[in-house]
Amino acid sequence: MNRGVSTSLVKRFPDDFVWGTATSSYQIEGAASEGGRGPSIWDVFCATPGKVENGESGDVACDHYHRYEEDVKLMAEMGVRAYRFSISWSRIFSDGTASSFNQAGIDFYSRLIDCCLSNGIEPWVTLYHWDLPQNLQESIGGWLSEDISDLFAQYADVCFQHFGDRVTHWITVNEAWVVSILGHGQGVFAPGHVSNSEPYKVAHNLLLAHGKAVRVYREKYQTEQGGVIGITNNCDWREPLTESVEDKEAAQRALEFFLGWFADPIYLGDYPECMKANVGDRLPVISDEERELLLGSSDFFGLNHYTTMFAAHAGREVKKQAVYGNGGLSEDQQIDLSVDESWLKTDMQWAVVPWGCRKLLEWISDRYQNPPIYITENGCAYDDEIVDGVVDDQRRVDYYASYLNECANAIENGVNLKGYFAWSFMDNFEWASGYDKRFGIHHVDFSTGVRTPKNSAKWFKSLLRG
Ligand code: PNW
Repeated sequence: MNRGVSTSLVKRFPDDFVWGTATSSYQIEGAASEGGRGPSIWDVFCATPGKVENGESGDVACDHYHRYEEDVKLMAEMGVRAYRFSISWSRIFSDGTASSFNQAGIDFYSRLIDCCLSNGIEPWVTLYHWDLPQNLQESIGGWLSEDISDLFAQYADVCFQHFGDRVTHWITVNEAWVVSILGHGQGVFAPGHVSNSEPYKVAHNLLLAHGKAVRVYREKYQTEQGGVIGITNNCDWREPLTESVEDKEAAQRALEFFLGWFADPIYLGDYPECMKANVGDRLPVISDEERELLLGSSDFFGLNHYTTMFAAHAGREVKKQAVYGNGGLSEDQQIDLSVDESWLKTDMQWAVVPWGCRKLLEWISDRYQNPPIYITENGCAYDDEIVDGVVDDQRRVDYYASYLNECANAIENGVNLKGYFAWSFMDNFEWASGYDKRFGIHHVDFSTGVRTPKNSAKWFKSLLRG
C-alpha cells in the first residue's frame, strides 16, 4: 500500500529526469468534424458495426479540442514538466496530402503548444498515433503503399516548420507494432485487416516513414532548432516459463519479434535473424540505402510498456491467440504465452508485474548499447468511481509506485532512463474498448466533460513535490 508518498522514491531519479503525462489526438480531442479536420481511418473503423465496444467513437471524446486550456492547467497543477500529445495528420492535411493544407489545424496545435509553454510544460509531440487520413487508406492503401513514407515525411516537414520553433521533442511514430499487428494482422484496430503478410510490409513502411521524417528534421531543422527526435515502440516483457534452454530462447525470440523488429533496424541495421528465418520472404529485405536511412535514426529510445507474460517454446502447432495484446503472429514465433494466475490483473486483463519493467529496460540497455530511454507510456485501466468528488484509485497508485520503484532499480543498475510519462493524463477513448477502460489519472465524466483529479494524480503531485 502506498497511501502516503515515500519521499525516497523521487530522490532515486536524477534531478533532470523528465516527468510527464501522455495522451493522443483521436483518444481525447473530439471535434471530429470541426476546424477543417478530414476523416481518419479510426472514424471509419468506429462507424463499422461490431468493431468498437458499444459502437462508440472519438467524435466527442474528452472534447479536449475545446477544453485544452483547462487540461494543461490541471497538468501544471500536478507539477509535471512535460506533456506528450499527438497531432492528427488530417487536421494538418485534411486528405493527407499537402494540397489539403488546413491552417485551422496549425492554429489549434499552435495554441496548445503556447498554452503548454506558458504553463511551464514542455510539449512532446508525436506525429503519428494511428489516425491516418482516410483518403490515404482509400486512395493508395495506407501503410501498405510504397508512397506512404514520402507523404508522411511531407506532413512531418510542415509540422517541424510551424511548431519546431517551440517544440524540441519529437516522436515520429507511436507503436508501429500495434499498427502492424493489431491493425493489419489481427484486424482488431483500424484499418481492420487480417493477414499474415501485411504486418511485415506495413512495419517496413512505418520504419521508412520514421527514417524519412528524421532525415527531414536533421537536414532542415535540427541544428537551428536544437531539438531531438525519436520513435516510440511498445513491448511487454517475456519471461521464460522454465529454466530450459528452449524456453529461454523462446522468450528471447518473443522479444525480438516484438521490439527487435523495430529497434534492431534502427540500432543494429537489420531485422533480427530469428525473424528472417521464421518469416522468410514475407519479411521485406532492408536494402543498403534503407539501412543507411534507418541506422542511428533515433536520438532516444521511446518505450511504452504495460505488462509481462511467460513465453514457452511451442512446436509448429501453436494455439491461435486471437485475443489482442498477446504478442503478434504466434505461428511465426513458435511461442506459447501464459500468465501466472496469482498475478494481479488490470481491467485490460494485463498482469501487473513491475519487475518485468526493470528486466525489459535492462534488456534494451544491453542489446542497444545503453541508449537514453524515455518511458513514453506506462499505466493501467481500473474502473474506479467518483464518491463524493473523490476517486480512490489505490490500485493505480500501487501500480505506479511499484513500476517506478523498478525504474529506479534499473537506473541504479546502469540503465540510462531519462524520463517517464504516465498513460494517461485523463480517461479517454480506449480504441476498440471504447470508453469502458479508464487509464486516466484524471477522471472524466463523459456525459458532462467534467474532469476530476483521481488520488493517483494527487499522489504524483506529492511525489513530484518531494
Ligand atoms: C497503447 N497491446 O496501446 C497506446 O499507445 C495508447 O493509445 C493506448 O491507450 C494505451 O497503450 C493503452 O492501451 C496499446 O495489445 C494497445 O499489446 C494494445 C496493446 C499495446 C498498446
